[in-house]
Order: sequence, then C-alpha cells, then structure tokens
Amino acid sequence: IQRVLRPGMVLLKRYISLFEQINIVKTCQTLGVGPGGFYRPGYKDGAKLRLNMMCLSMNWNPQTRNYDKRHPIDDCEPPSIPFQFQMLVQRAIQDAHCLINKHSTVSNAEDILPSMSPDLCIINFYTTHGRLGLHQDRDESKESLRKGLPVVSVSIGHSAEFLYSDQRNEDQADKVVLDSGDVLIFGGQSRMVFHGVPSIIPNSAPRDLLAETGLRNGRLNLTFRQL
Ligand code: MD3
Ligand code: FE
Repeated sequence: IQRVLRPGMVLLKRYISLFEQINIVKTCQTLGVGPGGFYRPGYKDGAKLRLNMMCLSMNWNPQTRNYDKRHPIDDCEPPSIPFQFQMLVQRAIQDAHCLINKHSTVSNAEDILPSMSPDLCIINFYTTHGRLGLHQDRDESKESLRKGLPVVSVSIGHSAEFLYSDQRNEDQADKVVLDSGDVLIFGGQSRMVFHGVPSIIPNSAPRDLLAETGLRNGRLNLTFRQL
C-alpha cells in the first residue's frame, strides 16, 4: 500500500522492518542522552514546543530559526548522521521514484521528486500528549526550496495523525495516519505544503518494538533534509 498522495508526496507504508526500527530507536537513545542530546525547544514568543528534539550533523534552532554548528543548550557539536540512516534515505527516494514511474507517464521521476543528500536530521520525540501545529518548513536554503529538494520523514513508535494542506486551515486539511515504520517523502510541488501532527494515538506501537526498546508511550520522527 505504497501511495503517491500528491505530486511529489509519497507515503511508503510499513517500509522499515521491525528489526531496523529497533536499531533506529536504539541509535536515537544512545545519541540522545547527555550533551548534544534531546531537549525541549521553545519558539521566539517563549512558548515551548510539545515535543523533545535533537539534531544530527547540524543544529536547527526553533527559537532563532537558524542553523548552527553547535547545540543551543550545551554548546556541543552535533553527532553526524549515521551511515545506516543515509542508506535508508537513499533507498526510500529510489523506491519512491519507482512508484512515481509506475503511476505516471513522466520520462524522469527526478522532475517530480528530486534526489537529495541530507546534511541535517531533526529527531522529534513526542509523548502521548505531544503535538505540532500546522506549519511550513521554509528555513532551508533558497536553492534547496526552489529545487523542491524533498524532506524524508521516518515515523517510529506510536502512530500519529498527520494533517497536510495548501492552506494554514486545519478544517480543510487532508489527514493520514503515520504508523511505525512508515516513510513519508515531501518534495517537488509539495515541498511548501502546510503540515502538522494534531495527536498521537496511544497504545498503537508494535508490542515487540516496545519490549525491545522501552520506548513506552512515545513516538520518534526523524526528518532528513538538505540545507
Ligand atoms: C511536509 N515533523 O520536523 S513529519 C518537522 O511528525 C515536522 O514530527 C512532523 O513537521 C513530525 O518539521 C511531520 C512529515 C513532514 C516533515 C517535513 C515536511 C512533512 C513535511 C516538510 C515539508 C512538507
Ligand atoms: Fe515540518
């Protein structure tokens, strides 16, 4: 049930094996504790985001909306993006291209969904009360946005409702559920779409994933971008 939701927006359902999901959680747990790790960011107006965040390779700061070589709280240099994550992103884009070729008559899937090589990974951790309001991601470079270089998003743990829309309005938004192991790719024409996570669905994670990782009531979302 892999789907092209819109031009440039591809959902690869249950794409990541349970084994690989467990590895990703363990990697995030190892990288996420201590200096350079997860923290609860705030916006410019002082409001806190309803999630914990950490970044790999570069830091993105929600408060300044700038990129930085160092962690906003403890001044550490961020860990690099593990090779295993880089490979996953390349494979997902390739498979999205195959899907686009199957469902359209374009000569080159690259024209609908360009390839990219990530130099930033943002890891969001939501508990069951976590949420993220509708927003656009437009802090990447002008070239990156102009080319429609995609964001590749990986969901692990409890499922989330995900809204996306051409407008900032939640009532007109389309909704899909993102389950553990799903990969969602946003590029080309869909790169500037409004999107958000209105709620996390409690007790929806694979039981074996919780047993192996102690993820308890959380959801991890990894987004890969090229700045
Ligand atoms: C569409 N994260 O990190 S992932 C974000 O579940 C973000 O944590 C959500 O929105 C989360 O900025 C949604 C799907 C996603 C990520 C980035 C996008 C959709 C996107 C960028 C542009 C358009
Ligand atoms: Fe976003």
